[in-house]
Amino acid sequence: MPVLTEETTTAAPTFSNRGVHLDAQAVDELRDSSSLRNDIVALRQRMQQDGYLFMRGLLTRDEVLEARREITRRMAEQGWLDPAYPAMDAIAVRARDASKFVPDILAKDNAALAKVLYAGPLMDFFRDFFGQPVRHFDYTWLRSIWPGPANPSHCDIVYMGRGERERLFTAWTPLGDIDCELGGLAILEGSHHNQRLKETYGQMDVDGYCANKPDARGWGKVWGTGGHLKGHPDQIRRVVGGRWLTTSYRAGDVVIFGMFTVHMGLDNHSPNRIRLSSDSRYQPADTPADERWIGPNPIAHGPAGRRGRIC
Ligand SMILES: O=C(O)CCC(=O)C(=O)O
Ligand SMILES: [Fe+2]
Repeated sequence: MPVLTEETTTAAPTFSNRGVHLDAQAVDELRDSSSLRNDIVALRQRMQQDGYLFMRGLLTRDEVLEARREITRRMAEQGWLDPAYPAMDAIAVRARDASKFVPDILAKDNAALAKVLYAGPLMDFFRDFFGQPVRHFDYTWLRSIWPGPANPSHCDIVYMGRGERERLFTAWTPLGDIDCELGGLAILEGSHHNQRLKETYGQMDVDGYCANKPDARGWGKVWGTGGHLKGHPDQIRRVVGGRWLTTSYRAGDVVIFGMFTVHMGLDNHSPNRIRLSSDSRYQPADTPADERWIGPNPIAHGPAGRRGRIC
């Protein structure tokens, strides 16, 4: 695992999710597909095979850093960063409760971020990949992960599965360099091939409820709650199969993955650095889109998107 260990000469990095450490034997490096950028047939095949494409350096690094500059400027302005350091370093100010921070304000009307995600190389990639015009969701998910726990494992389909489901992809974009201490995204190898997962948990809609059984949450009882998969990451890995794949990310890299690929965030083990990333979504322009994520003020998932069904 050359990249996973390059920053630490004395010890291999440890990875955890919500405080539970991963079995180091079952963590490996994401496969870099950037050399296939001009072979769209090979990229489509690889997406089918792997469930993700890790494209190192697909984006223009300076443009990503400009987006980070604007984000960290806003965070500093609101007093979330330690003024003893340059804002670009995103060092958390002490004695402020990070759970009170609302990251949405970092993405809104952020032209530098929109340029990275919705113009240029990433949009060109999706146009080539779909072979037709692209629609992106209007909602941009900005993640600011303070030192501590990261997002639990899940598939995105349960949050955004009311329109196109197969040709809909997430782009996870590090907004700055994200070394192994800062954590980052982990993908569960081959998880998109697990038919049982697809046919059970994969049919869940986090905002769906049983109209004829008001107390029952339906699928949630089997696989988890709130859309997340039940159990700790090594249990999930053993049930679904595969290893957890990650890397040391650099600004300019992007991970693109399908709706049925299991993924999670890795905990931020740094003493005071905030991890910044975004996730954005893309589909062919002529297929239906999940309306919760479209428009000038998308409702996103949550109570406003509740939809009843007969269970
Ligand atoms: O950044 C994370 O921690 C999770 C990201 C994620 O779930 C996504 O990109 O869909
Ligand atoms: Fe996700």
